[in-house]
Amino acid sequence: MTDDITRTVQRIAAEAPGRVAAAATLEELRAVEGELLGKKGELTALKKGMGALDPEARRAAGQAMNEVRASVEAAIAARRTDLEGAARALTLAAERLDLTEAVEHRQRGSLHLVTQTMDRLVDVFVGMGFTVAEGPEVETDWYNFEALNIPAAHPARGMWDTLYVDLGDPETVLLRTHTSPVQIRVMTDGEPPIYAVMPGRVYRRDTADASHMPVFHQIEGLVVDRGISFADLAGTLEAFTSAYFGGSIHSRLRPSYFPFTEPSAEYDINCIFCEGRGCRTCGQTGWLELGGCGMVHPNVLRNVGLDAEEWTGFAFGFGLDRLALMRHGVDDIREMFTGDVRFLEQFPA
Ligand code: FA5
Repeated sequence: MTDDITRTVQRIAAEAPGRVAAAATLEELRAVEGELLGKKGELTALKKGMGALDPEARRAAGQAMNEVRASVEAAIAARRTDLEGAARALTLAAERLDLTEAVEHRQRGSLHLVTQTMDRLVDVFVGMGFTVAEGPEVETDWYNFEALNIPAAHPARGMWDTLYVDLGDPETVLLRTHTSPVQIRVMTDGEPPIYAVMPGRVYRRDTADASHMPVFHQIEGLVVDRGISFADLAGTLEAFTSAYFGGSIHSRLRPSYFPFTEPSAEYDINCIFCEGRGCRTCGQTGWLELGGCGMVHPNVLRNVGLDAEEWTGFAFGFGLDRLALMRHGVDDIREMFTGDVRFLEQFPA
C-alpha cells in the first residue's frame, strides 16, 4: 500500500511539470490544476487512501505528498503568470490603434492666423533689437489703470469698457483691457535701458462686429532710455512698417490722446489695398489706423520709481487682429474666430 502511494506520488511529481507546461491557455491550466490539486484531483484522492497506513508510513507519505503539492502549486503559479502576460499582450495587440495611419491620410493643421501674425511681428521687433515680455490677463486696477496715469473716476476710463473679476474689493481685479499694464510690469521688474515688445490677449465689453471683438490681441512696445525723442518713435514705427508690410507702405502719426503718453498719436499706414490712392476699405483716405502711441508720460515713469528727468521713452500699442485683417485682405474680424476650416486653411503655415 505504501509502495503504491509512493509510486503514484513519484509519477505525479514526474508528470506534473510537463502537464502544467502543456497548458496553452489559462482555461487549460485551470483544468490541469483541478486534475492535480482539486477536490477530486489525484493528490486529494491519494490522501484519502492514507488512512489505512500505519503512523510511520503515513507521516512519510504525507511529507512526500506535501512536497509534491508545493512544487505543483509553484509550477502552476509560474505558468499562470506567463499565460496572463501572453493574454495581456494579445489584448494590447488587438486593441492597438495606429494613429500615424490616420494622420497620413489627413491634412495637417496649421498655426492660427493670429498666432502667425504675432510670431511675425515679434520676429520683426526682435530683429530690431527688442526683447519680448508677457504679463497676466487677469490684472489689478493699479497695473491696468492707476499706474498708467488713469486714476479712479478719470473720464479716460470710459475709453476702455472693462470686464471686472468678482474678487477682493469691488472693481479692483479685472481682465486687462489692453497690453499697456505689461509696460508697468517691465519697468517695475527691470532697469532701463528697456527695448521690449509685449504681445497678448485683451478683453473689453465690446459687442462683436466687423471690426470689434470682446476678446482680441494687441502688441505693446516700450522703449525707455536716455535722450529718447518723438523722432525715435516715428523712426522705429516707420522701420517696422516697411519691414512688416514691404517698402511701398509708409506710416504717419496723427495727434491723439492717451493718459499714459504725452504727446500722444494715432499710428496710420498707407492703405495696403490701394497703396494710398484711396479705396472703399480706407474710406477714400488712403490711410488705415493701426494703433496708438506716444512719449511715456512723466507720471508713469514716476509711478514705477524712475527719474523722469533722467529717462525718457516712447510706447505704442497695435491691434494685432486688425493688423492680420489688413495684411490678408479679410473684411470681417469675426471670420477669424468662428473656427471655420474653410477660412483657416487659406492661411497654412
Ligand atoms: C490702447 O489700447 C492703448 N493701450 C494703445 C497705446 C499703447 C497707446 C501705448 C499709447 C501707448 P486703443 O483702445 O485705441 O488703445 O486700442 C489699440 C488698438 O486695439 C486699436 O487701434 C485697434 O486696432 C485695436 N482694438 C481696439 N478695440 C478693439 C476690439 N474691440 N476688437 C479688435 N481690435 C480692437
